Order: sequence, then structure tokens, then C-alpha cells
Amino acid sequence: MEKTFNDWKLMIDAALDAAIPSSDTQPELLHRAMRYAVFPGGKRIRPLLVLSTAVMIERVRLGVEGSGFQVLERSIPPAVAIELIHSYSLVHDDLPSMDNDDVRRGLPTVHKAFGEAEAILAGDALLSLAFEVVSKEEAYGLMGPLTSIKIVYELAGASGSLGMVGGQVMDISPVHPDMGVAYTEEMSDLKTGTLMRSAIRCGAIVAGASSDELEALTRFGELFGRAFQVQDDINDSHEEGLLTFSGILGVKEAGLYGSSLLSSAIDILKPYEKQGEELLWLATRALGFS
Ligand code: GRG
Repeated sequence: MEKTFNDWKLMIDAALDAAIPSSDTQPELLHRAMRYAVFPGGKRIRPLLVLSTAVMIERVRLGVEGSGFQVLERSIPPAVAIELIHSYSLVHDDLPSMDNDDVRRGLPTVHKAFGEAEAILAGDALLSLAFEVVSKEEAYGLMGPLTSIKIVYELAGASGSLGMVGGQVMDISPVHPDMGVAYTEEMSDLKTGTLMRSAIRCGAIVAGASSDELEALTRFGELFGRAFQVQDDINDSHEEGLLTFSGILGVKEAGLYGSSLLSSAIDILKPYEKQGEELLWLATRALGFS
């Protein structure tokens, strides 16, 4: 399994590299900042969710005959797009007007390395590039034009004011005493969950999932996305914010809540059995359970 995921990560990284203009393309500083935001990168969980879900659905469609891997090529454009959107969100989240962080993934943040204006613009350009990647001729040739439009719509909704940006606004709003678990859940579902859910939905859409499958996997994505945020809060609990699951529930209770979310998510994958083994492995590994 480790080998499969290492191979997929290499494919994703190669496609990201091909998608972002080279460092010597004008304006050079902007392209260097965009590349700095994406490479060497993090865990690549969202693009790996796209590939794992697509492979699972392809196996269901093709039955025992299929390895499921034919769908990988079609999954790459949405996988790349979602990592570009994630990268943009981190660049903007680190800005002085938001979290004001100096370090990300052990390196100076983009605004520390390139200046604030360049970081804002690099984030903007990464977001635009994401939509170019899934709508250009090469991509709609692979996925089919209708699927390409469905992916654009999916990603636009997940990243917009009713998705990730909306969640970020809730996060930076002044904290009131009545902002408890319910508020934290809504904020986390929008800020973190929508992109996770969308990664899973994109994988299902490119593989031609039925509406029942899409509905079940959407629920899986919601549960996984919330569990991911709970775990992220637990990992960061030394720098406790007020609106975090570990801050509100305490680390122990938050741990139990995260495990129960993951186990409900895993129940949704039960009918897929071995066909969903990559997705199951990735979900449990991403939450530190394997
Ligand atoms: C600025 C529009 C805008 C949105 C920002 C994603 C986000 C919204 C903020 C990031 C703040 C944060 C740390 C949220 C916790 C969950 C999360 C998204 C963690 C980072 O994702 P990983 O662990 O990162 O997948 P890597 O480094 O592996 O890519």
C-alpha cells in the first residue's frame, strides 16, 4: 500500500510541476512564489483522496475484471486542482491579516520569503490555475466536457463563500461566549471539511459514480473532514484557540469524538470491501490510526 501511495504522490507531483509555469517564466517572482507554495508540499491528502475514491468506484463499475487503475489518468486534473486550491488557502491563511504565521512545513511562509503582496497574488494565481487545469482542452478531452463542468462547479462551490472561504470568515470572526461546539462544527465543516468532501466527490464524479454512491461518499467525506479537523486540533492543542474541538471538549473527549466520526465514516465503506482498500487505508492513516 505504501508503494501505491508513493507512486501516486509522484504522479501528482509531476502533474503539479507541469501545471505551474516554470520559475523562469515572466513574471518570474510570481511563478517562483507559486512553486514555493506547492513544493515540496505536504501530505497531498486531498489529491490522494481523489485518486483513491476514483479507483474504488472504477472497480465497482468494472467488476472483478478491473484493477480500477484505468481511471487514474482522468483523476489527475481534479487532483491537481484541489491541491492548488489547498495551497492557495494555506498561503492566504498564513498572511499577517489572517493567522500571521512565519513558518509552514518547517520553512518561512510565502509572505516571509517573497513579501506580502507577492503572497496574495501567488495565492490568487494558484486559485485561477486550478480552474484552468480542469477546464482546458486536454482535461475535458480526458474527462469528457460534462464531467469537466461538473468538476469546475464542484470545486467552485467548495472553495467559495458557502465553503472554505465562508469557514475562514467564521474562524476569524470575534469570539462570543455562545460560540460552542455547534459553531465550531459548522466552521470546521466549511473551512476544512468542504475541500475534503469535494476531493472525494471529484474522485466519484470522474469515475462515473451513481447518485446513490455519490450521496454515500459525500457523507463519508463530511465525516472524514470533520474527523480530520478534530485530529488537527488535538495535534495543535499546545497552541489552543478558543474555537477548536480540543479547546472546547478537552483533548481526551475530542479524541473519542474523532474516533467515533472515523468509525461512522468507515461503516460507509463496508459494502465496498476490498475495492475500497486504498481509501480506507488513506483515511485511517491520515488520522493517525494506522
Ligand atoms: C484563506 C480562504 C482561506 C482559507 C483558509 C485551510 C484553511 C482555510 C486554513 C488552514 C488552517 C488550518 C491549519 C486548518 C486546519 C486543517 C488543515 C486544513 C490543515 C492543513 O492541511 P494538511 O494537514 O496540510 O493537509 P499539508 O501541509 O499536509 O498540505
